[in-house]
Amino acid sequence: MPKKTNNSRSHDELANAIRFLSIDAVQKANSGHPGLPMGMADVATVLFTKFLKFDPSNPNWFNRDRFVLSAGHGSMLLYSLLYLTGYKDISIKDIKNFRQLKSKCAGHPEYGHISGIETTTGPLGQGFANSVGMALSERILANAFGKISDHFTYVIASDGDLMEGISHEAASLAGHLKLNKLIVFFDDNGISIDGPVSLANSENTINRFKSYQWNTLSIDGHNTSSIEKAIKSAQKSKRPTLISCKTKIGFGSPNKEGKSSAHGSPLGNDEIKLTRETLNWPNEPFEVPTKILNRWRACSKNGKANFKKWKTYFSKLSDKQKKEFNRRINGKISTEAITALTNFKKDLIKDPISVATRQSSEMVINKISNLIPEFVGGSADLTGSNNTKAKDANIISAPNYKGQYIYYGIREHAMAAIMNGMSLHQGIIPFGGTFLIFADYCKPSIRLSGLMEQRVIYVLTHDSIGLGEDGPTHQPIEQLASLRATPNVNVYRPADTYETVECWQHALITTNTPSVLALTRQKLAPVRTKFSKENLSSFGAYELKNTSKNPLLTIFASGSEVNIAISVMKLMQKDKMSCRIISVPCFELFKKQSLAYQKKIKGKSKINISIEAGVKMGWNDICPVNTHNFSIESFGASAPYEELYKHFGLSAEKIYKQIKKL
Ligand SMILES: Cc1ncc(C[n+]2csc(CCOP(=O)(O)OP(=O)(O)O)c2C)c(N)n1
Ligand SMILES: [Mg+2]
Repeated sequence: MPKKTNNSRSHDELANAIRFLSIDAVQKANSGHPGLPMGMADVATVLFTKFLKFDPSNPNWFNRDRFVLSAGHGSMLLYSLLYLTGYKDISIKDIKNFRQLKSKCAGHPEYGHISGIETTTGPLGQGFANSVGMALSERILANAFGKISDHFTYVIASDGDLMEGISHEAASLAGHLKLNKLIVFFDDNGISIDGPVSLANSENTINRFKSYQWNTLSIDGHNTSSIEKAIKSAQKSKRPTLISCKTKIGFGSPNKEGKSSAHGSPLGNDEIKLTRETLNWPNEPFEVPTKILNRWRACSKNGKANFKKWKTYFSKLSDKQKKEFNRRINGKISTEAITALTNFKKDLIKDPISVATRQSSEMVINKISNLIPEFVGGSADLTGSNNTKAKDANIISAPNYKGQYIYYGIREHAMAAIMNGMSLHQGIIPFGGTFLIFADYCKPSIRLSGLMEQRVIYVLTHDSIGLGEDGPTHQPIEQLASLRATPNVNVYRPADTYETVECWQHALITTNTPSVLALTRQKLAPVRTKFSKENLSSFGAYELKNTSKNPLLTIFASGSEVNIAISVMKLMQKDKMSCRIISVPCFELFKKQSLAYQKKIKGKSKINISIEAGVKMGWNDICPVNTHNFSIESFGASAPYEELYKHFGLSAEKIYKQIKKL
């Protein structure tokens, strides 16, 4: 048999187990990506058998090393590793069911399907940026708990991962923050779907990462001793490390190795037969000889020993520290913080204030920041506009990472994905700000927050034409609708400070859903005048005002437009017409209420209108049929905001005129 590498036979057997599980699973599913698992099997084998600190029988141990397969299309690499190393929640049956309905082995790795999948990957670049968040969380928690948080974050990233814009943002910040426990293997196979990477790329990746202040190494990704040496050296680095691994996609396939044809389709039975011969793997499909499987199963020995050592560190913490650590890791907010917010609501009734809801949000942050040390905020260079920084929050920076605030720089997409990584890591509740219009710059990561059910809080200010003079480039029109259309994302649009407190309170206790807080730039008068212990905003929509038993008109409105609804109501009252106002701070929560509640809120008015300074799409799911929508269906314009509201027909007077016609 031709000898493919100079590695030991014992290594080749372990690596080939990965290769053939991947080849066979893709062939059986008749879909999938064999090229990457075949190419990166050597790197993964060295990492998992000699370095990675993990224990499949205790997979959620907090201080495990994190492993992120950013190139999620190579999912069979990860599934093979998890099966071979003995994770209990994956069996050979699952691998045989690769890509089938309800299989844990989905097309791309999905967080929550199998422990050991640290994040959902597939959209290239996301996993890479998540890993920056994980490595940052690890350092922040090390500052608080010492050696209790002391692990590496390893990543496999492909050409595609590193071409994506998000990788540029995230790598740049990781270098700036000197995240030295982040180690990235770049699968430098020079091939992507369309062919050689050189079709579209001329840059020098090593130099690029050098300029980000990374430690960089270049190795032959099929040579075990080079791989080993590189990892050892990376572990000692004071900066994040990129190990560029020259590999051959589809390694071992006589006709497809090194070609894009190995990327994303089954090799085919004839080619598989030839590959079995070339790599000296005479076993049946899905068969891993017991002695090879046993060697794989033994490789987590180190992890088990490390866990014991960690437990002795943990036992040395004071009872108070242990309790605090467990609270943070379990994601439980201190009750003091929630009580502080309820008390704030009482104060607001006694002393009502007229401020922009972005300022209301800042007040909330100031009230709770000290009470929730794991509450870590930031902004993509709009700190003073998003009002995201608590007065006392220290800035997180190298080398001690003490603090509660991150200057993300103008890197919205990375910020969102880094927050996902921080949340997945556990022990941190991340929130971050930008303008609502730039939700579009973070959207792929917001979507993944929802898909992965992470408590990530997006503080998105300047939420409508109400931002005024900056004009249509900065005025969200379709953003609320597009975020509301995303499954498992709660979009809150509070109408005053009181509602802002309620929305924040609800966002904080909602552990499995990310939250978007859409907040105004402009001042709003208070709309809530009575204290209620119950969080009315958490119903999604509730009756705010009602002037009669059988109101002629019901107005449904959100955020800044609730104040306009109140002005309309006053005009109606002058003309002795009855009116009712429903404040709608969150569509998603309203849709979760009982049908009886929804019916009650929809009411029986003859005339129904909705007011929101954005597209009307979605409002008809909330309002009764035949509701007339006051909305904006075009781009905005640059002018003082009061003029814009008139221009777009959203002033109380103009709306009232229309109502009379109705
Ligand atoms: C954001 C995003 N764009 C496009 C794709 C589709 N896609 C999957 S893999 C890939 C590129 C393949 O090249 P590379 O990343 O080098 O992986 P390799 O072929 O070497 O395994 C593309 C464009 C994707 N998954 N994510
Ligand atoms: Mg490639």
